[in-house]
Amino acid sequence: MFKKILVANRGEIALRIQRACRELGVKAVMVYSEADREAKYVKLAEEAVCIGPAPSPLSYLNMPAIISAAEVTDAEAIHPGYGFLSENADFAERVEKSGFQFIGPTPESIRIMGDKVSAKQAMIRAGVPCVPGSEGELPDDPVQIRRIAKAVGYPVIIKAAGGGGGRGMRVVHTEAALVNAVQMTRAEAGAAFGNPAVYMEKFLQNPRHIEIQILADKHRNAVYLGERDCSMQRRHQKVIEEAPAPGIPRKLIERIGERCVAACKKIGYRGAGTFEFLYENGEFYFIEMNTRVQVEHPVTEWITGVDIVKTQIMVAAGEKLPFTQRQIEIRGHAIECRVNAEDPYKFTPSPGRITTWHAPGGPGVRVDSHAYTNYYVPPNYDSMIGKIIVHGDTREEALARMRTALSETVIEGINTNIALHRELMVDAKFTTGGTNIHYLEEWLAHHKR
Ligand code: MV4
Repeated sequence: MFKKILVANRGEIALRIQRACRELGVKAVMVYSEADREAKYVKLAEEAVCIGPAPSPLSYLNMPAIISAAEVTDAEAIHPGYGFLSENADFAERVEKSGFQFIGPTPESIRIMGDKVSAKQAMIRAGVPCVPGSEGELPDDPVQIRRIAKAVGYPVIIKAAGGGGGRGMRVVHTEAALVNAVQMTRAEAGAAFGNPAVYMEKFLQNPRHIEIQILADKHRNAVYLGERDCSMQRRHQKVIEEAPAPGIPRKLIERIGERCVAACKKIGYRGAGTFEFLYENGEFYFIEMNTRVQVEHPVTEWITGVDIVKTQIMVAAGEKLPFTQRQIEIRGHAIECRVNAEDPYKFTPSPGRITTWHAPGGPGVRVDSHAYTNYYVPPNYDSMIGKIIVHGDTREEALARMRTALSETVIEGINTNIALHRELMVDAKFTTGGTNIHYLEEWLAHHKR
């Protein structure tokens, strides 16, 4: 096992990784920007290094500053968390060339999955079901583009190979609009991602967003840890996640999970990873793979009993996965509400000083947050300040525990989306389960304040 790890992130995930390190008997070095200097999780660490001013390009995205911090503190490995440099293949490569372990997959795996065309081709070859569409990148020839769209069937969606997470996409309903849409998406992709390649898929009108968590070691062992339903989102930002996904047959999840595991073994994947699927009319369609730990990992931790962050560190150190697929059992139901410093209905960011922070507790309640009374939420970063996660034997019990947890929560001094969560936890359609990716935006349109 490593003696010391550098945590190349901030906020709640930096604290989550610090906690995993402490349990493993590993020293954690925090990096921090000038905006995070006073944060308690920074002071709590045995070591901390300032890597630059508040703007993330100068600090949390500053590769030389982060690698220098690992060098001066004698860390052996770097955990990138999520966001920032976590899915940057060049960073992973520079970390390893500098003699550190990158806690994540190989730069090659990150690169393959970062290009959505090569990711999809790898999945097709590995037997993971994908959305029907162009086989690879679209050609330039308008005649061929029209022929492909006709074969796929309208509506189609044009996506940038360098995009992902909702960036660089365009829906096309008619042949008349097709070629222009391809050219526009190409131009935007070239400017935004430095890669003008685009591909085409059948556009699914009312899918759910279901993802499969996997963990793999360096010895070609891999397991899937069930699924998460992340359909409750607004503008590609997830708001509520849960596991298991309501109403999806366990046998079907097992079939897809086994395909994901086979794909991991085939491409030599290691570390934590997430296969993102659209689920519509009882079918799964792969869209993208995330090569990092995700915000919503706690719901999976709770239904499986697996510590995903500790396991990430163990497998990066070369240890074998400490469990087999047969030992993974799904128990109960978990729900996560993301707590954001923002106006609950207008969604404008609400940074500033938290004057009261009262976190919920009791059976089946977990709060992952770096915040506290008198914590100053800096304006420079994402508005998520923490997560409330609950578990129950049933979805109903989990919902009841979340309602209680939200009723106990007091956050003053800034605006948060707690009020929105309180309303959603009693919404008839949400509590029934199985709402699709459009549900929250439609709900918000009908609940204008
Ligand atoms: C799609 C789709 C419908 N059909 N692909 C958006 C984020 C990116 N990961 C993929 N996305 C979508 N791809 C096909 N073929 C609809 C979306 C989509 C979406 C997907 C997941 C969660 C929220 C979403 C919101 C709008 C659109």
